[in-house]
Amino acid sequence: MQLEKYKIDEANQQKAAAHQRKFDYVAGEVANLDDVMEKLAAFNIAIPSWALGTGGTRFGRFSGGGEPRSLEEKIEDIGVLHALNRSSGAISLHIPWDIPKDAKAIKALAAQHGLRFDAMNSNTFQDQSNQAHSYKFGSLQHVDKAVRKQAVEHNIEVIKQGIELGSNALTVWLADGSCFPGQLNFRKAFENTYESLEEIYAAMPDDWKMYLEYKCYEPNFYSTTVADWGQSYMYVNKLGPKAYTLVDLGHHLPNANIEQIVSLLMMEGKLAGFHFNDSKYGDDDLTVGSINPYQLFLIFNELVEGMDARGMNHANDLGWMIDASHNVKDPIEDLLQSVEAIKIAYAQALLVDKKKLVEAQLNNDAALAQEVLQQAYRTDVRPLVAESRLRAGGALDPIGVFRSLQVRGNLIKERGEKTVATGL
Ligand SMILES: [Mn+2]
Repeated sequence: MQLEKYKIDEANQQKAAAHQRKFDYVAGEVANLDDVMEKLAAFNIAIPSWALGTGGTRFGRFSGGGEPRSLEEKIEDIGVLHALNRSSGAISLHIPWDIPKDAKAIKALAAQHGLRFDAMNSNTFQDQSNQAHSYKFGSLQHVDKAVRKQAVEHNIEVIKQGIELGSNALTVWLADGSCFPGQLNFRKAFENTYESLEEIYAAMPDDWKMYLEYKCYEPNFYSTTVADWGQSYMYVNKLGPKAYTLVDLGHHLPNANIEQIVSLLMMEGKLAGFHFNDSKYGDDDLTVGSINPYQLFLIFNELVEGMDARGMNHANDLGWMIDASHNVKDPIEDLLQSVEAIKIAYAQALLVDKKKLVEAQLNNDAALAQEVLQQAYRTDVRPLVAESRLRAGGALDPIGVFRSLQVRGNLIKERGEKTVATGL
């Protein structure tokens, strides 16, 4: 379904006066208002094709009804999101869950909704029914050359599909590793993986990037062959200028200082971008900002500082994507909340008084440095983010409009109560 613009405008009318009061109040405090509004408008976050259905755990999956049954319907759902928040203008495809049958038609449908194709994601963490060799004991690391070859060829196939869709990045996340001590020779696993990545790297066009994602554990529980940012950095540094390290917020050991990781990867020009989510204990894939919004702000503070230091374009020079799962919420509402949380943290980071912060750092004034950061963090920037949406034609209250227009109810009528989207 496509949301009609006039219905969003009608809903905005009812909230216009209250919004204007709140916006004027905070806007009066922001010295660089035009710059902040311009950057907020440009900042989009890609939605992965596997995030439109209800997520499951290894214990079960409880479908919410009206889930997209095809890639076309997934694109329509992201179209709904983008119409409401004007900040979800890209889709990240997962192969083979979402293989376009007709790339041209899919590209045209996405364009109709104002969407472009972000990074392509390969999958060698599951076996597909038509494949010759199993990934039970790894893919790019496997002791058997034939398995490695199959995994390399799959990644090259994903690149080819991405070229047709106008994507320019490949995200590689490996489940490779081991569950028990002694199972794997760490050095040989690294060497095999590196050799496989080299072959994939060689197949990428010159204007493409490889994003190598790391994860400390799960599904393997003793070792992971790309376990942390240091290991990912070793691979991408050896591979060459088209390879970068991708940070997924949930893929660290508890309490890792992710903002410091981000800062140093950017210093080396090797940060690919982000998979956003939030977590309490492990790779929980919860709604962005639902558990630890202060950490998200501190990460964005480093991102903005680092991008500005390198003269980078905030919106385009790094890859921004949500990688979350929705076990108990409506997927579209959950994604609206995640995008909102990201834009709030970004807006707060744009408000940091950098001059004052640098002074405090040079004077070893830890108290003032904290004051500067928390002044920005504790500013209610929601009216700025809402104003940015309003100016772009989106909704002041995206979830409110999603509910009042009964979007989910209509999707259930259209698609049925018992539909299950492909994905995890
Ligand atoms: Mn991820």
